[in-house]
Amino acid sequence: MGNGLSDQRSLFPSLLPFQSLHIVILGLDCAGKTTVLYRLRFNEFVNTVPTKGFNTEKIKVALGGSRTATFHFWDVGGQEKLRPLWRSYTRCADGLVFVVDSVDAERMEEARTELHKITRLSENHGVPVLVVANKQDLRNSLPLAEIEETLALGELGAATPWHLQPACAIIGEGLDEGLQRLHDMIMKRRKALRQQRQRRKR
Ligand code: G3D
Ligand code: MG
Repeated sequence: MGNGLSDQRSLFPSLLPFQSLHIVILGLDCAGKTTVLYRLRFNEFVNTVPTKGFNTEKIKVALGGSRTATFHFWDVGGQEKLRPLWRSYTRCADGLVFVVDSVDAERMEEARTELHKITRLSENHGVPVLVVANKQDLRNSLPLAEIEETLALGELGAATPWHLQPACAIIGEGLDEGLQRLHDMIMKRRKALRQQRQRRKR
């Protein structure tokens, strides 16, 4: 038996526009996921410890002008043994935030594998992805073009809208901008799904 709201969301994702958006923050351990979450929540740097389960916060995000949207974030542990759990959080997700450590060249391919694995799941088909190239404050961070290529973002497929955002979670740079792009992609997808349903009814 499913949770009533989740069931409604999967059947009628465009009928609940005023609900908060269900966003799952994923990525390898140490990429900076929890730092992103707490930067957004408290507007300051919070020292983190490795996430064993998950952290969750509902946060109102400024979208520019007077517009705001409430995002319900789920920050899930990124250690290898915890990754099989990601799927249970992404079911019914409106959007994904995939955080990568821009300095961790050695594990960029591992990040690619995990990103493609999760976006290929049938239930995540078409779910927009904000890829956060985090730790841009560090001198040896990889250039954005190299991150895009190594993560093979071009191969995510036409169905998966994505945006690559350089960021520094410690000071919060790039996060609002990235979330605005994610919000735009989610709204665009909802509109397309709504139009598809209307066409089917005719
Ligand atoms: P995770 O939740 O993805 O596992 P955390 O990652 O948020 O716990 O962060 C892992 C480490 O990266 C933390 O350092 C954190 O301070 C650091 N970090 C996160 N974002 C940035 C950033 O933008 N720039 C820099 N330089 N470091 C960042 P520690 O030392 O606690 O392991
Ligand atoms: Mg964490």
